Amino acid sequence: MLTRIDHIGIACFDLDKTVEFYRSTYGFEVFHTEVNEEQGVREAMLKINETSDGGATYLQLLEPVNDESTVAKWLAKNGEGVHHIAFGTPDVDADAAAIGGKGVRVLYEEPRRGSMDSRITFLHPKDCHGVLTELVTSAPEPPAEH
Ligand code: MC0
Repeated sequence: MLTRIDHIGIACFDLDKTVEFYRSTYGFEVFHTEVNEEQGVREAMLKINETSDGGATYLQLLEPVNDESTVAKWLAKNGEGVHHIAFGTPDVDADAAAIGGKGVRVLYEEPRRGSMDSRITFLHPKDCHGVLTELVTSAPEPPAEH
């Protein structure tokens, strides 16, 4: 069952400048940063609020780390902006199977590693009314700020 908006992914050309915009304009601070080589991104997670399912909602700022990155390709075509939305679930495997059974293309056979050791998969945007949609199960230990 999808229980929250886990994050909204925002593609940007310069992560440091974009982080500074969100800090100075809205007061949002960085909760976590990492490079995810498999996904081809450097990212900053800005925690917006805790949620009633024990999780949280973040803004995820994404900068590509190489030209092959899906985010680099997207930026070249669209410029900066909202890249995807991610729903949180306690069981990404079950939800991916259930949604796949409804005819929506699930992009990974098995969930992969996402931000803060979460397990993630994606749904094809062409099957989701133009929205690249991610499903996320957070790591069992609540992430510490770093
Ligand atoms: C592509 N399309 C999108 C889109 N990306 N539509 C809406 N939102 C997006 N983000 C559209 C294109 O405009 C195109 O439509 C069609 O989908 C095919 O796209 P393409 O540019 O030809 O590229 P493909 O087919 O090679 O790849 C698209 C696909 C890919 C969605 C399969 O981007 C993918 O696998 N994405 C999932 C992984 C990902 O994005 N990782 C980065 C975030 P037209 O009409 O022109 O044919 S990593 C992340 O978020 C992790 C770290 C985390 O949350 O923890």
